[in-house]
Amino acid sequence: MSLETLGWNGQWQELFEARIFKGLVPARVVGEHRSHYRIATEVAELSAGTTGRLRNTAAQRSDLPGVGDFVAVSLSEGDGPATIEAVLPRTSALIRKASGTPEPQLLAANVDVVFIVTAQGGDFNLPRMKRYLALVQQSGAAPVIVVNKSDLGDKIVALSGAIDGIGPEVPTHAIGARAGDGLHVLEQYFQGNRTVAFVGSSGVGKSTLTNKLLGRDAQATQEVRGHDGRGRHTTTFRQLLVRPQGGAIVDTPGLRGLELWNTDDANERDFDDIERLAMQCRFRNCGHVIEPGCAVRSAVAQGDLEAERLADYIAHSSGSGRTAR
Ligand SMILES: Nc1nc2c(ncn2[C@@H]2O[C@H](COP(=O)(O)OP(=O)(O)OP(=O)(O)O)[C@@H](O)[C@H]2O)c(=O)[nH]1
Ligand SMILES: [Mg+2]
Ligand SMILES: [Zn+2]
Repeated sequence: MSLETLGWNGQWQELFEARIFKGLVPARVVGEHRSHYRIATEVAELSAGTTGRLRNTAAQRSDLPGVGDFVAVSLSEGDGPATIEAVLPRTSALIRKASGTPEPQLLAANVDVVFIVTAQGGDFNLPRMKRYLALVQQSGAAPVIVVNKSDLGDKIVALSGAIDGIGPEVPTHAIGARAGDGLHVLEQYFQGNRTVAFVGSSGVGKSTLTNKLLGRDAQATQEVRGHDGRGRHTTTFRQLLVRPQGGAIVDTPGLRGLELWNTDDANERDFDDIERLAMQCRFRNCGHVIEPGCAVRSAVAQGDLEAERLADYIAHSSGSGRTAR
């Protein structure tokens, strides 16, 4: 794999050389895990950590390396992990307010285009789509709306090819990822080894589309739930995948409670899945902490809802005046 296929070009090379990263090699962050990064250099993909200095000088979490960043790394002598010594300035940064903390979270760096993926069959929601558009517009990347699962209907995209309530300036494409319908129109966005990130709710088919556009089954996919059509949060780590045909894809986990950095309107928070569950709690004033018959905690126990997300919800809804059923 060459650096060019990773999205590296003359401008990155100039930046790298201008900073005289002596003895360091350029690499791109392709995976972000709890304890380590995966990076790709010109010759190999390997694990990496960061220097303490890098961690200490980061003003906020989103300044730390993230998927898509170009970095300067020192390689270890043996098989040990590499060390990320510096992050090159980003051309774009897809950032959202993190779930459960007031700190901004970097979803992907140096992406040229973001596919905001939605699907026929109940996922589409205009206010949420507008929030995604705002997120992308703040990032410096170009938004493209991809409406998947065309086999399930044609309710979302009008005959004009646009979505009601969204301007014609945002390109919109209806596709069927599973059957491979309409995918050729998406090829244009990868021209010149560009990087495209996929965002959208769990279950809309981001990983199915990733596999189709890569030409191999790199990402796991999973059927949506039968009772409400929601996804199962199958993808758990953001990951950059390089296409043999050129360009790269950043597949991301479906966002929960999408919150945009710079948005402090509490009504913009999206906990409709939890609120729907809460209607089934035995007590109408259930706090979802210790109460018996709590449908929300039982969803957590069954793995349908993340404990972290419930904590986030409770933190945001405290003092919202509950009443007895
Ligand atoms: N009917 C239909 N189903 C599709 C299509 N594309 C994907 N799916 C199905 O939708 C389900 C979810 O797909 P995934 O690719 O796992 O969804 P995802 O967006 O990656 O979900 P998360 O990783 O949870 O965020 C799978 O069962 C897919 O087979 C399509 O074009 N039509
Ligand atoms: Mg996925
Ligand atoms: Zn409850």
